[in-house]
Amino acid sequence: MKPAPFQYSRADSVESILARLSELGYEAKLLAGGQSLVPAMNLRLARPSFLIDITHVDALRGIDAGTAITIGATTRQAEVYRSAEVRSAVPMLAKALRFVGHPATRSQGTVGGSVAHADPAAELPTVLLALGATCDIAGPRGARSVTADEFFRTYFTTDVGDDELLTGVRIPRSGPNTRQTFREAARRHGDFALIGVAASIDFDDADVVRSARIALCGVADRPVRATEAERSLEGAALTEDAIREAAALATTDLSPPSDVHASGAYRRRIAEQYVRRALGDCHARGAQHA
Ligand SMILES: Cc1cc2nc3c(=O)[nH]c(=O)nc-3n(C[C@@H](O)[C@H](O)[C@H](O)COP(=O)(O)OP(=O)(O)OC[C@H]3O[C@@H](n4cnc5c(N)ncnc54)[C@H](O)[C@@H]3O)c2cc1C
Repeated sequence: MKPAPFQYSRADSVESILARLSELGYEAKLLAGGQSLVPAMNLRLARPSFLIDITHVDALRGIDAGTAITIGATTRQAEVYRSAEVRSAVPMLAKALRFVGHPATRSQGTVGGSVAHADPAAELPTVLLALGATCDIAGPRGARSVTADEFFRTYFTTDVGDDELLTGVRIPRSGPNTRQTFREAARRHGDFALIGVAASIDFDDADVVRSARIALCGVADRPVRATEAERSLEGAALTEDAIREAAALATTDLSPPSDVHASGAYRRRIAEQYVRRALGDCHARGAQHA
């Protein structure tokens, strides 16, 4: 199928994007990598009258490895995947990117597009949640930042308003005693996850868990933190028993959706196994480079 007729314009600055958004209102959509928006338009699930191409705005592109890793919204997923600095500073991100579609979709798809699209089965939002990232937003009232915990609202809905755009994400560097991993179950490699688990565990010098962050995708209307499981791990060694208890706590209260790919009950069952495996990865020293 072909999309409904639309007009296209290419923006050259954040200011011009904001001006176009306020002029055109809900009739307009931002076009980043087009890997979700264009299929939706072809299926006529989305029928914007105007597309504003944001991929030629220099201020929205690039990776800055400072005290945090800052990634501009229109940075291609493939560039982030290839970045040696990302691999060493936030290994979970590189690991998760391998599961985001295919090389062809990653060469066009952007980090900001995936995060703003907020598919509840998507890997990148889940990683941002597990890493305690911050999302930067620009709008007519100025710039603002929200934590990943506050950013994702429900299915395909974020804190970004109709007259705003996501400009980038900031991810804290992994500490020397932090072990991170990402695991997912999918029918075929490159498919959207049935469920996915991102875990980041910080240990003290005696190998006791100082803090834990665990996030899951594919189990609710948005990526979710397993806060009870996190609390159960803190202040103790990451033993087999602790892992088993945390995996149960992470999934007991979940009511994942059923669809043509899997039932909710199946999703919950494999979520527990995958939390167990993810924590097992973090149990092994050197897991941050897995
Ligand atoms: C075959 C195939 C397999 C895929 N598999 C996966 C997968 O396994 N996991 C996964 O997560 N994704 C997957 N995707 C989707 C992924 O490739 C997309 O890149 C991603 O979902 C959207 O990024 P994009 O840059 O292409 O955004 P676009 O498609 O251009 O935009 C998506 C939405 O976000 C909005 N938007 C974009 N940028 C911004 C911004 N900066 N601020 C505010 N709003 C913005 C757009 O207006 C639009 O509504 C797959 C896609 C295909 C075609």
